[in-house]
Amino acid sequence: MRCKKCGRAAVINMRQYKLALCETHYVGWIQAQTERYIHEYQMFSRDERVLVAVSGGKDSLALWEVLLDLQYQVDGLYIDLGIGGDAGYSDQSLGKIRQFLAGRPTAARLHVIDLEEEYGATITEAARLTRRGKAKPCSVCGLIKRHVMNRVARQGGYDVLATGHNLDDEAAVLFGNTMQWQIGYLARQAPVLPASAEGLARKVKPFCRFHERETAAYALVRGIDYLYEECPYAVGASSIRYKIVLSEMERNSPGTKLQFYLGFLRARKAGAFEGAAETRPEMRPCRMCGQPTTAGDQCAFCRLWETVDARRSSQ
Ligand code: Q46
Ligand code: ZN
Ligand code: ZN
Repeated sequence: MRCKKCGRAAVINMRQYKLALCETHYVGWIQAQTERYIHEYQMFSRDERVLVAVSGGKDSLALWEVLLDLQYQVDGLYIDLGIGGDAGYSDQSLGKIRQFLAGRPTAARLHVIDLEEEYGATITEAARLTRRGKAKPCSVCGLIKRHVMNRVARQGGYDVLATGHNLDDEAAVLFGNTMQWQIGYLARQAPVLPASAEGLARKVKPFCRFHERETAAYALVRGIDYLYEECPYAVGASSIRYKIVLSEMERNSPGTKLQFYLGFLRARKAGAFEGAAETRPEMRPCRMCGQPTTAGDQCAFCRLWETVDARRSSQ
């Protein structure tokens, strides 16, 4: 297979675009497409400060690198959930991020929030004590990550929070929400989520139109050494089953995932889900942390840690 632009050996063939590219042209293509999506969905400008949530996986590290190369003002945030104990999943994730930074001349700043150090418990412990995650701490994890990302963005004066979600992630979420006709969730799925309240950052997904194999190929070409393993709690998640089904469809008919996702975005833009997003009660600052919340005067995050402390002292 030859590069369509220069005729050298291709490193990737994107069947859905009928486009094969060599190393150099592939890196240029990823950068140009990222820039295009940032503009098309009005994600952010070069005057704004971006905080990218990094996990040590290929998508978030590749995103960080592409945004740095495109000269955006971007720093990283890693939330150490304490999964797997010493030298376990979380430690390995942080190791990959530090290694990524060490090999790059650009002076990017990394914020590290260690959950156990700052709040007194790992994610597993917090889920066990609050009995919110019998087998998996994922719902507690989602709540904590959202809060911490907002907190760091707010305190650090960032305008935008970026995550490395790719097309496979977005199509799987869309598939799940469609299977269950979760209209409210469908109404809120988008490449850009505006800030839900004053002082909160808007959330963006600049890689939402890249297939997972495309971000993996980018990481490989650029020598980004990332953590291959998924979080151990992701095993058996329905999103993984949806990804398998969608990838099978993509194999038989290249372009399926993109069509599914872009068709949805068009329908959404045309107002197909208008009125479906539940009207949220007014946001007020939490009396403990100050972060805007719809849950009265104490946010769900502060309530969670209060329960953790209470259960622990009664044990
Ligand atoms: S929610 Fe669950 Fe993920 Fe948190 S505990 Fe792991 S699998 S990391 S996206
Ligand atoms: Zn080429
Ligand atoms: Zn709070």
